Amino acid sequence: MLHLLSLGIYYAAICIVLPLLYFLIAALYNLTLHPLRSYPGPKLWAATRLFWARSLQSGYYHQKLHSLHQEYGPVVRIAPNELVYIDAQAWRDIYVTRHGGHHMEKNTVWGKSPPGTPQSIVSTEEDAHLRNRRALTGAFSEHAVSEHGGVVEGYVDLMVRKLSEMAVGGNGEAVVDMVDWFNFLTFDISGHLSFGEGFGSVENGKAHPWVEISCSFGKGLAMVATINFFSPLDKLLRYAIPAKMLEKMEYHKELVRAKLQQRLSMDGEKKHDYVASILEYNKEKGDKISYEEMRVNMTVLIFAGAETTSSALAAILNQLIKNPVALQKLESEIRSAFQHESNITIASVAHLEYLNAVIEEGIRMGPPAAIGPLPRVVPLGGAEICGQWVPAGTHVSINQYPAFRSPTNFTRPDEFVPERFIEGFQGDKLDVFEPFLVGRHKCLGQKLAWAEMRITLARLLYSFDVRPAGGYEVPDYGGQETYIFWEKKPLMISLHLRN
Ligand code: HEM
Ligand SMILES: *[C@@H]1O[C@H](CO)[C@@H](O)[C@H](O)[C@H]1NC(C)=O
Ligand SMILES: *[C@@H]1O[C@H](CO)[C@@H](O)[C@H](O)[C@H]1NC(C)=O
Ligand SMILES: CC(=O)N[C@H]1CO[C@H](CO)[C@@H](O)[C@@H]1O
Repeated sequence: MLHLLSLGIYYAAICIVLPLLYFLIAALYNLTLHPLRSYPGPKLWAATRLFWARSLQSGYYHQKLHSLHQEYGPVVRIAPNELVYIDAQAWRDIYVTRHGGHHMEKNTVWGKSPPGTPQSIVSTEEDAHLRNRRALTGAFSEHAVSEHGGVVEGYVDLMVRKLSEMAVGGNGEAVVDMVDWFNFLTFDISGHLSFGEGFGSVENGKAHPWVEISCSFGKGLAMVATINFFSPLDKLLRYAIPAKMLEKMEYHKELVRAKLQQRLSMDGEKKHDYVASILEYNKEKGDKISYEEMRVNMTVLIFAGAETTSSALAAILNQLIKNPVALQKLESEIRSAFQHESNITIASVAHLEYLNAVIEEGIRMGPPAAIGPLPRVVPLGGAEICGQWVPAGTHVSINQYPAFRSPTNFTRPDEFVPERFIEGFQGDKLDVFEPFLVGRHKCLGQKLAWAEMRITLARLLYSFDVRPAGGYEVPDYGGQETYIFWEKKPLMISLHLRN
């Protein structure tokens, strides 16, 4: 009996002590012998990935990175095998340049789908990515975007009309949460361009369940990525994902499936949506992008375009209402440029200099991809990044929030000064400002996003005086949580109908 008991204790000790010992030795190795040992950064983060994981899950990873860069400089080791940068040179070295003939590929932990399942446009498999990108390019050409222009203008017009009706019903004033309305707008546009019809959100002034689900998708992704890092524990940790989150991700997939089926059954009508572009590619190239492949891509596309653009609009408006001087300058630019609201089109707003600067400055202070683009992995043979040697297998990235808010890159980084994009501050390093990424994964929807942002802001400020709603304190945009996407607080705006 005694013997059995001591045997039990003995085995228990082995089960606890051995992993602990392994953990300690690994941590010690990471600190003393690891090839990245001489890179600056907090020692605990360099010893084990646990600290990174905890920070990512806290929602304040973007702020933590910002303070780490301020403490340790332009490159920081934030995990045993990961470096982060804020230097403009890193854009080229990580996302554009080939090293020994190889591009840096995406870190699979962030996009690992089970083997055998189709890879999406944001796939970590580069061959699949190229094929995807080609099939979709038709939908994002200059020509296509000008055709999509009518769709965008139509939804923006509908939104302005709905808000005007609300204002008329409220003695000339409507108080609304513009985060909601930007979501209604960009999701309707994205739905329409993907599947040939919107979700009716702007029309009804109500979010389709899709909006909320898509916005929590980022949180799910961050959770899965964190868990994937802890192989082989990931098999168990997966059960730590809240059932509700999994349910939502499943529902999102189900909705895409239904929408896609509906869209495919409409074929024959001439449409200029993403599905049409894919079908066209299939026909021309004799390639066969399967239904499953389309479904996977649509799942990504629907929020790649909607969530990002609505976040950008929210960040810009947030800054504008806190900066009355800039707001007034923008109002007079827009109001003096057009005689009538019907003169405001995607083409006619494109050249408004101050509007463009306001958009850039708003995105600088609140980049939709705050803690992205996703890390890439240094290929076999290693690479030189910002003049320093980095061994193969290291995860490397620029994170936009810390890069765009860094005092080493921007003068008065926490102030909203659109003029910096016109005359410029001496010493500002505008070449670090790449919110849409560079290289072969750069945003496909950049032109579309610009068109949406310009016309939405122009139409809004032409028709309304916008002010913070009475008694409402405008949140510090960068102080909100982010998990891949921003967890945006309400943006309560009082809209006064002009004339
Ligand atoms: C202000 C709005 C937007 C911003 C800031 C933005 C930013 C980005 C960034 C940073 C990436 C690179 C992600 C990575 O590789 O890690 C990206 C990729 C992408 N974006 Fe956007 N985006 C915006 C709007 C849109 C819109 C409207 C669409 C249209 C559907 C779109 C479609 C895509 C697609 C398809 C990719 C993947 C490209 C590839 O991997 O080859 N985006 N975007
Ligand atoms: C979508 O995803 C699949 C996944 O492998 C890919 O092969 C296909 O080419 C993608 N592209 C489109 C436009 O559907
Ligand atoms: C502006 O719109 C008005 C009314 O729709 C129209 O009469 C006028 O010709 C337009 N002006 C320009 C410059 O397009
Ligand atoms: C605007 C600004 O502060 N620029 C700085 C950018 O960073 C370098 C060093 O990293 C400084 O020398 C510049 O003054």
